[in-house]
Amino acid sequence: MSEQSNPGDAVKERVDTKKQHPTLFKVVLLNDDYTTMDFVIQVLESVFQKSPAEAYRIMMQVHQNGRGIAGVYPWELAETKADTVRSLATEAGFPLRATIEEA
Ligand code: TYC
Repeated sequence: MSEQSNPGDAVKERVDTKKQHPTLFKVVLLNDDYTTMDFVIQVLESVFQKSPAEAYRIMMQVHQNGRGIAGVYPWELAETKADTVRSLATEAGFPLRATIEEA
């Protein structure tokens, strides 16, 4: 009785056509009124391996437009980088935050 099949089985065994988990995620830096520009540049250089010129460019993009992409990474690394931004900022007394989004 336990291995008995029923007519619905074939229907339940559909091929999974759902969208796969995306491979890459954007780490998006958010603007605020209190974090210093220098600190944001420092974070972009140390956490996201940006050159000083690129770090300045991204910081200004966030400052002027409210948000900017700090980098694109596999999910776990993106999460870790966003967490690192939060803990460095908290330690320094700034509200700087990063979120992650599907790339
Ligand atoms: N808006 C901040 C200021 O004027 C600078 C800033 C830039 C803060 C980027 C956060 O992600 C940020 N001091």
